[in-house]
Amino acid sequence: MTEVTVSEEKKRELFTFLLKSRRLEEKLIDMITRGEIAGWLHPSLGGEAVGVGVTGALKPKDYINNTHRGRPIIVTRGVPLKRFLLEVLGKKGGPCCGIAGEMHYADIEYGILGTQGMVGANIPLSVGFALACQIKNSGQVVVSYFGDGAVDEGNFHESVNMASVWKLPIVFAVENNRWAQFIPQIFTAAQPDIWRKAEGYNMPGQLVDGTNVLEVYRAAFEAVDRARRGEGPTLLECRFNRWLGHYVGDPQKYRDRKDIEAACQVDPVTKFREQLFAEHLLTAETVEKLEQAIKAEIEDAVDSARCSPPADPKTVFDNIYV
Ligand SMILES: Cc1ncc(C[n+]2csc(CCOP(=O)(O)OP(=O)(O)O)c2C)c(N)n1
Ligand SMILES: [Mg+2]
Repeated sequence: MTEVTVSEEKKRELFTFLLKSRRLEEKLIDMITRGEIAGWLHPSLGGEAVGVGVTGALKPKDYINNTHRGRPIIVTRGVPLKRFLLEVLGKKGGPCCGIAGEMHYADIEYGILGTQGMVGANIPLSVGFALACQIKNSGQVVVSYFGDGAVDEGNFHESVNMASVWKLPIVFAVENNRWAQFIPQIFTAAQPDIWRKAEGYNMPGQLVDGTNVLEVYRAAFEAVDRARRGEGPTLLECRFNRWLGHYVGDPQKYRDRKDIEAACQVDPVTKFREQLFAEHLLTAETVEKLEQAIKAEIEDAVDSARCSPPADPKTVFDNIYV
């Protein structure tokens, strides 16, 4: 198979999304720690290359679901940060009228199908979207994005089987951070090599380094292309080691300190920045300018969301089916 070529422009774009995801996440962590955001925040630090690489392989008309760690997906879909922050801070002007917040962010204008609180619940829903795309012959591809924990749910197995039988235009992208809440994957998965499960469903399966944005992007690009050609789904396992706890503030008493230290040594943003320096596609000066622009965009988004009118509690039951 020939390797997917990545233009210089695309490499710079992927780096911009990585850096923006990182800085946005740092800001959200700061805000939730100070009590400015309601609920929990499930940090994406260290795993940005998975969301950015997979989402970066999509066309604007394609669909992807968000996850509880999905800020890299939102950033790479090109959602304006002002729009996202309105939802995060529960403001009326957010795409879900401030009712969804960060955790359940859905934004159909940007092809973001939303997040389900039930682990694995998005998988059959994404298959349904892919079936709709196939019936309409719309040329769209759906990415069903989920964590390693979801793979041990029945939903996963029924969904991938159906998608493969019907050759649906879908890619199953697993963000394997080796943990589901407070349990390591090796305690719950009889076969921790998720990519190998593809064989049981007669589809290609591939393991990629989840800290290498180009590797993720190339694998996702091929899988999306295959799905668009009508050849059916692919299972991508993007593996890395979670940096922080399950949620911001999780003291991780259940985890070996050495494991945490080793995980934090592998930084997808720094790795890609160094690679682009070596390829003469970035300079320290351009990175500094980018940092300033991202900082200004984030601060502006937060300030304007803070000053916006709150969601109306009376609307909380609107748009509910049952
Ligand atoms: C069906 C179901 N079971 C349990 C939970 C509680 N829960 C919330 S997040 C989570 C871990 C999910 O792990 P994974 O899919 O690997 O995603 P990660 O948080 O590691 O990104 C669990 C078990 C839930 N929300 N839904
Ligand atoms: Mg996990």
